[in-house]
Amino acid sequence: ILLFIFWFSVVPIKTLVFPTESCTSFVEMIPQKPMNLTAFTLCMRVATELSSQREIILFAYRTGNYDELNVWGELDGRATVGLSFYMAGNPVLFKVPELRALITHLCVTWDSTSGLAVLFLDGKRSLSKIYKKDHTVSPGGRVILGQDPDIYLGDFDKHQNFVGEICDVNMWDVVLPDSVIQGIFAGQREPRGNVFDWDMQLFHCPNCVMCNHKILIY
Ligand SMILES: [Ca+2]
Repeated sequence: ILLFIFWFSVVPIKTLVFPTESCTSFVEMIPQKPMNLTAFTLCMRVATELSSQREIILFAYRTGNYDELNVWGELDGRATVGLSFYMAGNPVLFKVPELRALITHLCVTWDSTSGLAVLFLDGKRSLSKIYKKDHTVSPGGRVILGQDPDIYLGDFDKHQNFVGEICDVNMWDVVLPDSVIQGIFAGQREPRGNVFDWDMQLFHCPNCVMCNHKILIY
């Protein structure tokens, strides 16, 4: 049974809660436009206590052939090494403090023309890196929160899944100015995401239970 849920901005708090390590818990986010992207800003609010224990998937956009855009909390051996994103190959890694129980506002930006990749944590900007200059993100895939698909949609590994809370996942097909990202961190609702707009987001959520303004995903 597929459960489609419309959430609109009249609902003040909308958080996805992934309570347990699981290989079934996921939410699919339906984009507003095809995801052939030569630039993007992807933001979310996220909290997890697992990042010190293992790698953890934060966002997955996969086509039949590639992980087109995956965001990870990375672990090397027993040490947290930071946050990374992958586009059809090797990652770009940012050495930042690990995610914890308190909600963190995370954004990543990338632009094909320059290859500039930047990460923001709670409005603080990272150094710039050059990553996948002239690359284009391909359309036709599926965007998943909660799991890392190793095939188009499936082959989930509970030792990589997301456990914690995610909300405010918004995406734009441009690189937003630093000042705008800092405003979004501070709670400003403009500009609306034109790839994902959390307040208008359509989800496919097969194992979800609604509870107040939270959605529990098992
Ligand atoms: Ca995997």
